[in-house]
Amino acid sequence: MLKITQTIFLFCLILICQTHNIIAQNPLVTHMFTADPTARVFNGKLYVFPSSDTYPPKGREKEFPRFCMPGYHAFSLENGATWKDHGWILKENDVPWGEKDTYAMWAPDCIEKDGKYYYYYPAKPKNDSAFRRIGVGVSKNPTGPFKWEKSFIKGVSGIDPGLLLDDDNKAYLFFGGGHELYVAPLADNMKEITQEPILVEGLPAGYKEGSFPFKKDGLYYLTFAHVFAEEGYTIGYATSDQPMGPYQYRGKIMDNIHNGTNHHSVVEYKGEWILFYHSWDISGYNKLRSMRADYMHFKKDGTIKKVIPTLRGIGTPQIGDTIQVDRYNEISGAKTAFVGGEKEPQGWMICDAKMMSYVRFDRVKFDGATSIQARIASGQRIGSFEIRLNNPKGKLIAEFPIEYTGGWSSWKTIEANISEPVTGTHNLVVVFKSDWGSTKSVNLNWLLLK
Ligand code: FUB
Repeated sequence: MLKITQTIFLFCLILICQTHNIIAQNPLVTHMFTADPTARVFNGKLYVFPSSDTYPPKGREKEFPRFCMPGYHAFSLENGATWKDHGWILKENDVPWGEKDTYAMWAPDCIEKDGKYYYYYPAKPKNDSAFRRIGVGVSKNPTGPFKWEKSFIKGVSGIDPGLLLDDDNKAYLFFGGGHELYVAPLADNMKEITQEPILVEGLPAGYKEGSFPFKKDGLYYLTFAHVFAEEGYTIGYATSDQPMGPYQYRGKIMDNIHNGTNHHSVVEYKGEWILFYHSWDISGYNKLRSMRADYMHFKKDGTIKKVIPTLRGIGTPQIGDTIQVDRYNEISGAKTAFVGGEKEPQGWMICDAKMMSYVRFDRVKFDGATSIQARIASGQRIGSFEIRLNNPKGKLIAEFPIEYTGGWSSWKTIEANISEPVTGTHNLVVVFKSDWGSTKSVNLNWLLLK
């Protein structure tokens, strides 16, 4: 049964890859599994460097009771809310010092120093000297191609590299997964450490991994995945006035969001702080993860408010960005379901919308839009759906009569004019009109401003 499900899912993933469908609400992308997202802003552009999860190769399922991780893609945010997949950055069998076919490419990081980009990643060494070693590559571009160092970084064994570049241009490598985390300063060449790693002092007891350091207003923050026996994985943080500590634990940034891992990163982008993390929205299985992002807020005293995970996530869709209304801020009287069928296995849709059902999707930049497209499927032809501004009774700007598309999973793109120019950023509300008493009007996959 598991094999049949895996085959169907692989088939779906191949189809999705072929359509290059890249979306921007939570999860950030649906065409592949992505985990351990490290976000960075380089030259004003937002990049994410995640690991990737996949199914074990056929016949080798028993060898991979845990993660099966073949290598790394990189992503950048284009327009207001579209993620571009730059393809493979590194595949496991291209690691010069790595053991082949071990699918052991756990969480990476990438950092810029003096105009060069350094990509750090863990892999299983072929000399069997440790569970994981950490390697590095250098490139002129954030998305490569990288020139990979022939050997791993001497003196470092462990997982989850997390890099800090301080204001004095000195870099530090944090790493480790276990009850302790470690840190070592890096040499100017970013390829070797200048002293033995030391234990990061002051962190709370319990399993920790995924350390991600950053600096804000002169204070060093070390965030990490932290397991509480009663709760499971959380994201915690500690602060210090020194990059290598000792640190003081300050609390949780995110509560446990089921159970499993929660590797993350923190970045400031266009004046807003964002927490990147992962969940398993698509697969329902915590070894096949998908990266997510939500806004994060600091209090005046520098402490961090807990982040509540949302479907909506980050970004402000504008002309040309897919608006996934099923990743709503509010829904009333309708439901969501995974889009099945052979043609578009690519996320979720609004379904079971009745008379006066609505769905509200916040933060859409309407500037310059003259029309709006909708991707729909319907097995009937009665009713319409309206696009309104800000709330369900807000200004009506477009209306779509419902068409019979050939059935509830026969998808068609339709278009309606925007009645008068809208400026600025508003909440977009879809209001469904149908016969009173009917339980289904239309399946709505996405909207797109033109
Ligand atoms: O993705 C594999 C491992 O799971 C990472 O290295 C950890 O941080 C956890 O997310």
